[in-house]
Amino acid sequence: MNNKISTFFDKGPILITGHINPDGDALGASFCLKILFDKQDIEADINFDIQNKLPSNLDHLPYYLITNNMKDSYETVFVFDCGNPSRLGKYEEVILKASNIIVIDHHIDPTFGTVQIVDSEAASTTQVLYRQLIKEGFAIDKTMANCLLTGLITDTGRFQYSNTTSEVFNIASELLKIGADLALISENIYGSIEFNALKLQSEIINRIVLEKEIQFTYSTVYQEDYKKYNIDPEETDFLIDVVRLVKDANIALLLKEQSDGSFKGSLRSRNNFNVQELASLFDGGGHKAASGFSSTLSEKEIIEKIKNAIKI
Ligand SMILES: [Mn+2]
Repeated sequence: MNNKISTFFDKGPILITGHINPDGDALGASFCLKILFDKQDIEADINFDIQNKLPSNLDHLPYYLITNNMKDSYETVFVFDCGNPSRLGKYEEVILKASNIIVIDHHIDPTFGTVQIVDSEAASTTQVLYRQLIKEGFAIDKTMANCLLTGLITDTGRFQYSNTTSEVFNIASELLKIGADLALISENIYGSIEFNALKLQSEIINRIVLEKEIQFTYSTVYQEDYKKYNIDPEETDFLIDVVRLVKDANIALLLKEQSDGSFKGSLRSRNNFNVQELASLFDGGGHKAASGFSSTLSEKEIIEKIKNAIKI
């Protein structure tokens, strides 16, 4: 298998994408490749299944590059940060029809792709992409460096999770040399929160439950919260980081009620507990320390199911 991305540069039309409701890592990697293509005068569309809006705390990324007019089919698709085609959302069909599907990722065993450039030990997809760009001799400019650094920062919890290896710091260091703006990115992602989002946070903190004997903590965001605080759901992703602060808990869950009454769950762990196994109870996925899922079960049923699984 030819694992060079440049092999596919002349096999257009090309689409660049990532998982549904892309995070800093999926967006950072995708925009980085898009900028590389633009610099080389290679035409490529970039888009994602975005159910609400893209989060404002990542708007230092070049959102304006997103393609408005998607084609009906693509010869080549680059897919970032997506271990399973079901996570492609509404573009799943058009993507799986492509002759060349290049999956660049750090999830465990992606289940698709005609070419896989994957390292499940890597902290972020942008780390995998960085290595690939260097390997193939591409120059990384300041804008690309900012995109790559965004994925590194978000997927390592600003260089704090256990996936933060010395290589992560080496790459971050190289990106800073190129001109990546760590302070600007960090301030946008973590250092500033909408006033209303901060008020909502107090509500979520009030609701936190701690099940001390199984070291499990959880809270919930309801649809009425979004109305009460006049806030978009995508502006509340940071709330899981508040729930996971509870010292006596190894496992943290934040449930977010969706407009159709179903729930999305974010799971985080410390001390090596594998929350991916909990997410898989609901056909979700992710990583050992951070995973997610969707479920049509009730809030109570979801929590019971997770509690029972932890007890085993
Ligand atoms: Mn990632």
